[in-house]
Amino acid sequence: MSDSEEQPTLFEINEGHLDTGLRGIPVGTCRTSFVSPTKGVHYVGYPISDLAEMSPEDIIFLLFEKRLPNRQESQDFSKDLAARAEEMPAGALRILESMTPGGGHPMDWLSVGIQALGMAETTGDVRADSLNLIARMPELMASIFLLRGGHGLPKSGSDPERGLVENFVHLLGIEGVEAENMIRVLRTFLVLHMDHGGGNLSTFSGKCVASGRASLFAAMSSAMNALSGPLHGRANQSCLEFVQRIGTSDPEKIEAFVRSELAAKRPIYGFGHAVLRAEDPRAAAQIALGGEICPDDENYKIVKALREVAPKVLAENPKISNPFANVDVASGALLHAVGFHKPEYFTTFFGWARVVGISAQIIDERNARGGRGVPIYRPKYIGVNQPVQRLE
Ligand code: NMX
Ligand code: MLT
Repeated sequence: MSDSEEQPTLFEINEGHLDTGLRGIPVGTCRTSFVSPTKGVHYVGYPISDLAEMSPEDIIFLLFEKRLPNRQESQDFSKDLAARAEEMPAGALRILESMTPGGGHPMDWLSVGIQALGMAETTGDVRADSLNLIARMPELMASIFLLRGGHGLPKSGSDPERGLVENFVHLLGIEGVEAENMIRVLRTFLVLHMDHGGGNLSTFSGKCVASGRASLFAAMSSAMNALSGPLHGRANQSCLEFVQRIGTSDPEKIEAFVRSELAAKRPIYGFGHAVLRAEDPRAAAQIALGGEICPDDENYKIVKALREVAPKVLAENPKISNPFANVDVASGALLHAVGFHKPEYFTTFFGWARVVGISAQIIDERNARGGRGVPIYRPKYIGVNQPVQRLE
């Protein structure tokens, strides 16, 4: 299945395709998901909006097994993840602890944390390593949040049987109504961000590194570094900062702000996409959730107004292929509304989710060609002094 069902799957490569970031060029097959430019991502054929309210554990099963679990399989899978989480290698967290107090972006910590988990324990079996990493992400995430905040390693003992998101919130020491809203938003956030076809930058980078038979942890750490760029995953941080700078839901003031950002050659975060040509259904799902969780939140109200105003302004520039809202437009407002007040942490949630899709795709690539795996990635670059006569 191609990344985009509405673009030709195979075509002649010509000079116009060079230096375009491989835009639209088919390079492989993807079994976990495909992205329709107008209808958005589908996980194993299911439109993302049909899955948004399901449990993250069931969606992990879906992406790994290419079918939804029945009730027994769902319980068994959750138990397996819980057992793997119980065996968290403590050495990995000590590496992070030794970095405190420390600088760097939380995404640097996530990348280092994943690499450290691999240093503490790698089985070499990509499926086992993937499931171990997925199972241990809640404790890794909570440790990053607490260590960077100067609180040391989590004080509440890990309780993985609660569920992935529930254990993360518990490890942060948050209980009661505050925890309920956080859990609701994070569960949906994880499901929506787990996978987005084969060619998004973080997934592609992870698969590239894995194709050289690097460990799952090394590949994932690289993928997280790819995700950390502001044009990719870090747009969720930038988008909330942007919304906070706007500071008003008055459409006229928002329009003036968007125009001034464009005039200053700054991106309008939360809008545009390399493949999508309509509003991202992941944005619509989060805006709908915000209507239930935080309809009167100031950031949320600005996001809703921005969603209407920005596409009209962006559409004036014919160079911009997609003026509509993308996945990052509302996620920051929702995370903020449920208690995550530091935007620099938002991309770590994207990374946590994306670990699932990238792992599943790496496993699929290792199983390809009758178990021989996809060969080492090696695209061709044309030397600047080399005549472009025939592209291989
Ligand atoms: N704000 C300002 N300029 C834009 C935007 C935008 N939202 N979207 C596209 N453009 C510009 C783009 O920079 C490019 O300029 P140039 O020719 O000078 O390089 C031109 O319009 C054509 O770009 P497109 O072909 O429409 O988009 P492309 O595939 O190159 O880039 C993004 C896609 C997502 C990088 C781009 O739309 C963008 O920078 N958006 C803002 C950042 C953002 O929200 N990123 C998150 C994307 C989703 N994710 O999580 O990864
Ligand atoms: C993603 O979810 O990875 C983004 O929408 C970017 C992409 O698909 O290129």
